[in-house]
Amino acid sequence: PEASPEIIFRSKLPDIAITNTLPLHRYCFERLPEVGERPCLIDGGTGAVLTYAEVDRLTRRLAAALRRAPLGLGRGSVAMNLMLNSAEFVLSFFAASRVGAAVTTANPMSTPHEIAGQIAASGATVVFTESMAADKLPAMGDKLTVVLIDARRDGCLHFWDDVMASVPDEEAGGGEQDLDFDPDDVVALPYSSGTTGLPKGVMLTHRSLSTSVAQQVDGDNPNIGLTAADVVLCSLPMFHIYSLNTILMCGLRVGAAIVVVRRFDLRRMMELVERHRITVAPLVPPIVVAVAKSDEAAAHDLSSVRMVLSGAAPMGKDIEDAFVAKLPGAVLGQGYGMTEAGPVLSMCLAFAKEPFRVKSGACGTVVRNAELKIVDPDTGRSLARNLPGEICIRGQQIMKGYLNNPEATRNSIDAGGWLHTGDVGFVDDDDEIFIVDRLKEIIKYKGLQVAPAELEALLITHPGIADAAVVGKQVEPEIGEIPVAFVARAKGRSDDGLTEDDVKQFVAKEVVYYKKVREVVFVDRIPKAPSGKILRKELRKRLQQH
Ligand code: AYL
Repeated sequence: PEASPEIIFRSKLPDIAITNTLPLHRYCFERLPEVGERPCLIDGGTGAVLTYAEVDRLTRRLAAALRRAPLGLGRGSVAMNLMLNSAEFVLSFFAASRVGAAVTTANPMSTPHEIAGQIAASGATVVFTESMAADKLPAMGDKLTVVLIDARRDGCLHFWDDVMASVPDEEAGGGEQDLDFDPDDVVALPYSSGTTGLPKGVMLTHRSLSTSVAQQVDGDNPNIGLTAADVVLCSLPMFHIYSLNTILMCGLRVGAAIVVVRRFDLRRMMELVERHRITVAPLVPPIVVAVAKSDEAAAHDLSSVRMVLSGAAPMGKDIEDAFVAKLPGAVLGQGYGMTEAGPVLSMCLAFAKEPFRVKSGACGTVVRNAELKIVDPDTGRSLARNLPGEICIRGQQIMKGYLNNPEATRNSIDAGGWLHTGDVGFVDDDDEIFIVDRLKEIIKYKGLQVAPAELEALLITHPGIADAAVVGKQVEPEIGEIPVAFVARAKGRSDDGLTEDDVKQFVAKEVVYYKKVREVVFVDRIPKAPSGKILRKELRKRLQQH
C-alpha cells in the first residue's frame, strides 16, 4: 500500500518536561523533604499510620537487609510479592527498587501450580508473602528464601523480627548507595498474557513507570489533579498494575495519604471513607455497579469523595449515570490501561486540575507525552476520528518487552515503536476515546485477566478431552465476563460420559478462583481456521445464541 501520513492523536494537555532517569523510589519520594511528617500509609484495618519519613526509613533498612545474606538481592535480581495489600508490600517493592532489583507481583490466592510457574519463569529468588500462601510455595531449598509478613514458621524468615531486625543500626540508614543503575533496568515484572497466549513477564522499567506517573500527576495542570491534601483509597490489589501505578505510585509522588485496605468489602469501604475522609476512590466497574445498586451509600457520609476513577474493564454510560445519581458530589471518570502500556493509555480529563467537560461512557483522552493511533486491523493504515480500529500507543511509558520472549515482544511492539493493544475503539471529535470491542483473546472477570490459552492447555491434558477452546461470555456487570469452555470429548473411551462438572472441577483444582471455567459446552469439534487458529469469534457468537 502507498505510504500515507499517519493520523496521530495527542492529549489536549501540553507535553511537559518529565524526569524519568531517576530510580523509581527516588522519583516517587522526590517530595520527601516537604511531606516527611505527613501520613503516607494508613492501615485500613488498624488505623496505624506510617509517615513519609517512616516509610522512607523502613525501605532503607529493608534495602540494607536485601543486600546481605541470605537474601542477597542486587541489580538484576527478582523478588516476588505474593500478598494482599499491606504496608509490607510497599516496603518490599521500594526496597527492591533501592537495590536495583525487580519485583514480580502475584495474587496470593493463586494455586501452587501457578505460583511455581511464575517463580520459575521470573527467576525470583526471594518471596515476600503471608501465611495464606506460604504452604503453596514450591520446595526449592536454598534457591528460594521465603519472608513471611504475618507469622513465624520453620524454614521462613519473619519480615520484622528476622529481616528488619537483622540490620545493624549503623547500616540501616542505607544512604543513597552508588547504585549501579540504568533507567532502563526492570523494576516491576507483572504477568500478563497480552494479546495472545500464556501470561508473560512484562518488563516495566524505572523509566517507563516514572514516565507513566508523570503523565498522570505531574505538570502545572496534571491530568489527575491529586495533591498532598488528598486521602486515596487503596482497596484494589497492589499486585495488579492499576493499583500499583495509579494508586500507590501516583499517590506517593504527590505526597497523599494512602488508605491501605487488605481486601475489598462494600460496607467497609463506606466506613473507611467516613472515618478517613477519603477524597479519591479508584475502583473497577463491578464495584461501581455495586455502589450504584446498593442502599449503603445513603447510610454513610460520603461527601468527602471528590473523584472516583474506574478502569481495567469496560463501563457503559448507564452504569456511570446510575453511579453519579448516588454520589452527585464526585466526579466519576475512566482510565484505560493495559499492563504492557505501562499501564495508562488514556485518562479522564475531568480529573485535571483545570478540568475539561467529558462524556459519560468515554475512557478518557490519551495521556500527555504520548501518541495514540487507531489502525485498520486488515490494512494497518491509521484511521481518522470516529472510525473504530485497533488502539496503538507510543511513548516512553510502554514496557521494554516481555521477559525472555523477543518473539512475543515483536508481535506486540512494532518496528515503529507502537504497542498494539488488541482493543478496538475510536477517538471522537473531542479527543475522547471509546472502546467498542476486543480483538484479543483475554477474558476480564471482575477486571482480572483470564488467558484462554492457559485454560486450553490445561483442559487438553485431561484424558477424556480431545480438544478445547475457551472464550468469554458477557454476564451481569457485577462480573463482566466469565470463561466458558467448548470441549470436544475424546471418542471411544470408557469414560466418555465426561460431564460439565467433571470439566469444571478438573480446572478448578489448578487455577485461582477467577480463572475457573463457569460453563461448559460440549461440541463435536472446535472450529478452526486452516492455520489451526481457533475461530473464537464463531464460538462467541454461538454463546450469544444460547
Ligand atoms: P490489564 N474500558 C474498557 N476496557 C478496559 C479499560 C477501560 N477503561 N481499562 C482496561 N481495559 C481492558 O493488562 C482492555 O481490554 O490492565 C485492556 O487492554 O489487566 C485490558 O483491560 C488490559 O488489562 C489505570 C486504569 C491501569 C486502568 C488500568 C488498567 C490495567 C488493566 C491504570 O489508571
